[in-house]
Amino acid sequence: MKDIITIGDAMITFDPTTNGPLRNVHSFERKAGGAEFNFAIGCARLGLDTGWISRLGKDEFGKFIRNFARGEGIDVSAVKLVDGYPTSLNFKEIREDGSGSTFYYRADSPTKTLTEQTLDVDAIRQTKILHITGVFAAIDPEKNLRLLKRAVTIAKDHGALVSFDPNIRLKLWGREKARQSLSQLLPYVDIILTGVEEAELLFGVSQPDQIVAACERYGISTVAIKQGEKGAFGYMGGISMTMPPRLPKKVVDTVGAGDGFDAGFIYGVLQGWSLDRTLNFANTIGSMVVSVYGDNEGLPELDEVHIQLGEKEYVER
Ligand code: KDG
Repeated sequence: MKDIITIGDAMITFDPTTNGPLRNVHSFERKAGGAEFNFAIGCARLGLDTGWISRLGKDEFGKFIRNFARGEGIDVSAVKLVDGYPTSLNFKEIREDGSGSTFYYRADSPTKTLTEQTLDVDAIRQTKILHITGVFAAIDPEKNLRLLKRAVTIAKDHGALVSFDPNIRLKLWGREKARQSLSQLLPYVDIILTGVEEAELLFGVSQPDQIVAACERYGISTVAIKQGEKGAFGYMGGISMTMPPRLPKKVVDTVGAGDGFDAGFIYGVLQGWSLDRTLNFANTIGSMVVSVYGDNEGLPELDEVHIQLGEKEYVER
């Protein structure tokens, strides 16, 4: 039985070596990224038994990403390399404040070959939590909605919880399409990990208590609202609270912080931690991610989070 499994695309991510508009950037570092992929790395680094379902191109980049995931300890038995679909690419632009923009080359993502018929269902039958996000849904909305509905149905039939991050990427689809598609997944969701704007788009409300009420109407019992430098709001077991942020020493690249938060929150849920401990842990991981360049390079191992929280001593030499 796995702790967590997720489904999604990954891309070769080209990180700029200088900040500012991409038209002025002359060199990039070849890395890898993708919301669900980052999340899986975050979970694996925390020591969770993690699986990832995906399709990558049968090319050098696909092999690199699969090897990377395998090296992180992620179970990649449901990650297949396919002919005819080059591995997706993403060029990143980073501004002086660490915020970023993405330029995708993923219209023909290899995950187009992953269908509800070819879905690796055995993997989903043996997990405590299935984590899904709106990025994968957006890549091929009709097909992937059918696939995700099948995945969440199997997961729930086998007693798993479903966690969901709307991760709405407006470069991939429009607001109305995103709302109308992702709303169809909400009745299956147990844990939602969302930003305020995404919640507003999905539920038409923006105050935490209104978002919780809207979630409860769908049967969603656990809610985390990521608020960046304002911290995070959480609702779990009938308790709600706002956890102040753990401010990073510096912010160099904010991409991937939400995936890190998600991994930390799910870790807390799996440990049976209280809401405040879970939120603080998740916030801490988010703040660690933004102080390192790259979509997943800053995701910490478990000991590193404990050191950051002052729960463990750091021995320098
Ligand atoms: O959440 C971070 C991801 O969004 C990033 O690694 C890549 O933009 C990306 C995507 O769509 O997955």
